[in-house]
Amino acid sequence: MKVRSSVFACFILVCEVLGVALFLRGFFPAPVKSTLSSNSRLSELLIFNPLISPSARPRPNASLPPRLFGRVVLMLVDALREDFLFGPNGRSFMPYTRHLVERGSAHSYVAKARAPTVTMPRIKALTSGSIPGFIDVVVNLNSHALQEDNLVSQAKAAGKRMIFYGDDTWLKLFPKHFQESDGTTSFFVSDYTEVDNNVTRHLDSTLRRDDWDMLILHYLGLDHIGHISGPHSSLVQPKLLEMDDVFKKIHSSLVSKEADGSPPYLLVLCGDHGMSEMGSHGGSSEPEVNTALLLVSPAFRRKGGLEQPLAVEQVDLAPTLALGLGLPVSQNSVGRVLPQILEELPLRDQLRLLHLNGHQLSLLLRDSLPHYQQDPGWEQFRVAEKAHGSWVKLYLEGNASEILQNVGQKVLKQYLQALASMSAALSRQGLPDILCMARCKTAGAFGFLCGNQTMLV
Ligand SMILES: *[C@@H]1O[C@H](CO)[C@@H](O)[C@H](O)[C@H]1NC(C)=O
Ligand SMILES: *[C@@H]1O[C@H](CO)[C@@H](O)[C@H](O)[C@H]1NC(C)=O
Ligand SMILES: *[C@@H]1O[C@H](CO)[C@@H](O)[C@H](O)[C@H]1NC(C)=O
Ligand SMILES: CC(=O)N[C@H]1CO[C@H](CO)[C@@H](O)[C@@H]1O
Ligand SMILES: [Zn+2]
Repeated sequence: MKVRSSVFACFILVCEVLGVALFLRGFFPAPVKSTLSSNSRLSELLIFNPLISPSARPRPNASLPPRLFGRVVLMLVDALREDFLFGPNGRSFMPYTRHLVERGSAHSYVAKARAPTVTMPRIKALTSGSIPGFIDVVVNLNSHALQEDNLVSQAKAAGKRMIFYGDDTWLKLFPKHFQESDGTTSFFVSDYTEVDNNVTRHLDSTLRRDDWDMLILHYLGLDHIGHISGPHSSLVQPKLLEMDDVFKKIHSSLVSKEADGSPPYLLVLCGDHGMSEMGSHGGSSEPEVNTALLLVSPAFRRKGGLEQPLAVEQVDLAPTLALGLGLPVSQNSVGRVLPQILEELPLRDQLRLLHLNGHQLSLLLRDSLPHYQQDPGWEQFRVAEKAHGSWVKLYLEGNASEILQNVGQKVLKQYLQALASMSAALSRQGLPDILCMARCKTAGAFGFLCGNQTMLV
């Protein structure tokens, strides 16, 4: 009897050790990381001439692609679920914003966030384009400065003057990056008024000034309302109307300041994650991962009429902003540039920018997949790069414009396919959703995510 019970105890112990080991392995997934030691340098990445052999690079900066945008305003509304803007209630929730969408003067997307749908990892995904490990949930409430290559640091290194108002997570992730800031705390979930007023109170004076290049706002009120009373609460509409007013104010100000000759503005509205039917978030259900993303700029072609918003990945915003601002794409970014923002550029610049994104993805692929050469995206990119080289040759020879156009369009398609494959391969490498859901559950058992009050942000 004694022997049997001690055998049983051993068995239980072994099970437990195995279980903990499995949990830890899941908890610290192999991150997708580039081995490039330092952050991407502009001079290293903005170098492309397919006619020149790799050994002869880098080239003189004569061929830097132009930056697409001048001033950028990023308005992040925490928990801005996709249907709050694009759904049937969008017209009454955010009338001005929805009008812009329907008028075709914006590019609209449903941006898919990945689990864990919690603020801090989402900010990382938005700014670095990378897929953070699940461990980030645990440190969500205790964020450290972001070491990884990211858009905000790149912008600072490039001398952009940045201002931030909103969730103080940003100030922890990017200390000393902003020339001016006011952090709000998400500690009091019951407060959904002051937390937003503290952001909006700076707006009028900031919009009047000309001494900044990038303004980032992070509104927390909507998320808090979700936690208090869910997405169907009567508090949601007034809050979204308030956000709509802020958006209108910013847009009108940018339009009125638009001057001939200076690069056009870019206004981005996005969410960090969605909100479940219960008003919580953290997992990978549709309403939690589907966020609204809107890009507005005079640089875009006006489309007629309402189109369905395109489904994209949240990580696509980081390379899009980087290339749009003339900054290097963050080296661990698994996203791909949203091609709609390039449409109005000359074909040559479009190809150049797509190449930059592809180059960055291919380096990341090489560093994170053991058999990267067998990945279809890798091969597609090589093929596209070669075709790009032939195209540049035709271009320089002054070939007939129709042939040039046709060949160029083909190269463009090849690049887009290559970017899609490489991005997909890298994302698979990160965190499969099912695994992540399992982890969320496990973590719940360990008390990190239990209840809806522990996951405030
Ligand atoms: C809003 O600002 C006031 C005054 O600066 C500050 O005391 C308060 O804590 C802020 N509220 C939040 C939610 O950050
Ligand atoms: C939050 O959790 C409590 C129980 O812990 C539950 O009663 C409440 O309905 C939950 N609220 C939401 C919005 O999920
Ligand atoms: C343009 O390129 C095509 C394809 O390479 C070639 O057949 C044609 O002769 C070229 N035309 C001119 C005018 O260079
Ligand atoms: C050809 C050219 O414009 N070269 C410039 C590249 O950028 C460096 C500094 O960023 C300049 O010193 C070079 O003159
Ligand atoms: Zn929240």
